[in-house]
Amino acid sequence: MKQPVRVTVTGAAGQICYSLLFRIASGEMLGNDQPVILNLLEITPALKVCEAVAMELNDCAFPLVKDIVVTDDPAVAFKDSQIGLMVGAKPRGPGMERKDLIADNGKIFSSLGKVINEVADKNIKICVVGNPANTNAFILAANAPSINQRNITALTRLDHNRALYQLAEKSGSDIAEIKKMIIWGNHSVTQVPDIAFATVAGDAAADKVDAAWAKDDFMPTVAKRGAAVIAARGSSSAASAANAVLDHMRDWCLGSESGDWVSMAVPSDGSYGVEKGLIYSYPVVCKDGDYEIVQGLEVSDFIKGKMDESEQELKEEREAVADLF
Ligand code: NAX
Repeated sequence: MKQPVRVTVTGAAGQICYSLLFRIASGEMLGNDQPVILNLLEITPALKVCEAVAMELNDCAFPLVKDIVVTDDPAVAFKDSQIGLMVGAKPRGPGMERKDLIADNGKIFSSLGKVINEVADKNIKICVVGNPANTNAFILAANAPSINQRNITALTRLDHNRALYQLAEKSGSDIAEIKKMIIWGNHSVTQVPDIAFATVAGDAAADKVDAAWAKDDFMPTVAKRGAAVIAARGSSSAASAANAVLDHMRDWCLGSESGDWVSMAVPSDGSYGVEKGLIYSYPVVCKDGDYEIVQGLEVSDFIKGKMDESEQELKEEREAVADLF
């Protein structure tokens, strides 16, 4: 039997986690031979609900779950943690602007970064989900200098999966036949969904759909899909976000599919001219518990222009929280 992996999940009483935790516990993230210890972090007022989630997890009698810790103390939640799923954050309230959200949530991620820096495993793999995800990951990284910085990432896999669905539907193909989708940039409306290198059953996706659709329909539909779900459901994407977190972490830990790539927001190494250190979504290949940014793609001027806009937005977000690092 393998040693259990300690997984910390923040915002554990929230919507996304109500879908996420049960699937981690069943082995869908790390494999059905990998035991886990679940450390569930919540703010004090939500502890009772979090205890109820733990009760339900216990009532599932998942054989892989070796322990569940419910706490409002980040130092307990992240002690020796090897995986951090950073879901907990404030949602945008009525009348709140994006910059208010950045300031409020930024504080959460600076203080959690400091705690992680002190108590977590130095190679903890982190996926930030709470919005603004890329900038929150940047703040966390800046406050956790002792942690392997490569391992501080943010979620754009939901955008990637949304893009796969849109292309499959438009081209009348099976999602499993689509490879090499890309989301570049920020997890926001400036994100750049890009089908230029995508294939459908081995053929260029660009030959299956017209260029105007890709530009005027596909790109905005994917970028605004989160808002469309909110409009339809009255609250933000939850099960699909949880599914994307599982995809992100499973591929990172166990390897992505051969011949394909996935989108992850990772610290830029300067690839494609993006400023080093910004948490930017790239196409990556995952292998042996690590990822590599796909290199050498010849990006069109149109896409590069959009990528630059998304990079600029990330710089502005960083500027807005400069006091937090
Ligand atoms: P909920 O409001 O249902 O749950 C959030 C939970 O976080 C609450 O239970 C709250 O008590 C807890 N929390 C707040 N501050 C905390 C702190 N300092 N420490 C620990 N827990 C804390 O939101 P939910 O629908 O689960 O969404 C969570 C976050 O994911 C939001 O920021 C949301 O915007 C973001 N999303 C990100 C997506 C992505 O693709 N990156 C997509 C889905 C989602 O919109």
